Amino acid sequence: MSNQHTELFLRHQRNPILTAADWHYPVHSVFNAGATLLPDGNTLLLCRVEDRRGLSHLCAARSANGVDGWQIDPQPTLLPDPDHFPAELWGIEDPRITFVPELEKYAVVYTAYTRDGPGVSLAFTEDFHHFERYGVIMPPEDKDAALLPHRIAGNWALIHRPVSAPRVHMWISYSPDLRHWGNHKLMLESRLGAWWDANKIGLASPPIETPQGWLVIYHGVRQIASGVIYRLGLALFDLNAPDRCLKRGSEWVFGPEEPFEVRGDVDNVVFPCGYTIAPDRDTIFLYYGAADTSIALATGSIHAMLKWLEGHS
Ligand code: BMA
Repeated sequence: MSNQHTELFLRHQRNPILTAADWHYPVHSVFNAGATLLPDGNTLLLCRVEDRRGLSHLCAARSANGVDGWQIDPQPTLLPDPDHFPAELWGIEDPRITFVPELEKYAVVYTAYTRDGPGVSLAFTEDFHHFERYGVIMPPEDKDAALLPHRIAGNWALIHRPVSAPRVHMWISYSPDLRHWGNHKLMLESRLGAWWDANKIGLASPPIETPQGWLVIYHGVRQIASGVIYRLGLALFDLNAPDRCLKRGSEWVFGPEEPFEVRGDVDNVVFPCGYTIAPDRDTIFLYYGAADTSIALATGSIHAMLKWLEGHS
């Protein structure tokens, strides 16, 4: 028997592809970026930027190839606005972007750092210059959320991760109007005991819609004596009933290994919030925060992930 496991993701040799040193104004760290392909073919990353007070805002970076030549907004793109949205008191974090064809807009679902912990906030934009805020749509503590790109049986669907100690799971909720949410369903439970995804999991990037189902990359948080390890796993959900799990991988598929993933503000973290899909409709560019310090890129194949789930579920 060989000691080899399948590598589903290939790290880019230029990693980390974005760091605080690339910014035009003083920042402490850049990580956990949402991602999308713009109509002009450029890749847009909406990066979480932590300033030197410890508070985060979002800043857009655009690139023709999604790897280098980033045009970074000279000023913050979306700042917390605690005067009008008190929930944004201690910053805004970890955006997940979904293009919504029905609205012809991008939904940006992000964490608002409220006085009572993280809550889920929603904003819409057409151009990543102007944003229409909806405010908090899931009260604290809740985070790791993304909107599905279209309605399911007439309702919008939001994946999110409420905190209900001691174990936390992924939930999905539905809304007729993007403002009132209900029909809450448990989507994926954290495992128990020694598992890599025991006790605490959360959505990583927004789900990938495939003919076989919603392919979900999620993170699992392993508590160890020296801290935590954030790793990634795969699961597949029914297209028409996305709370129905069809397959769940047993092993993690990506974890911190490189020095910039192992050491940083928070050691041992890989944390994707977005991806783009190449013109071949199979290659994904997965953008991940590394150790809460920089942004890195790994490529993978949707087909290979689905095939792996067949054998490892
Ligand atoms: C999570 C989030 C992420 C962060 C990760 C590791 O709970 O706060 O923003 O990258 O922890 O610190």
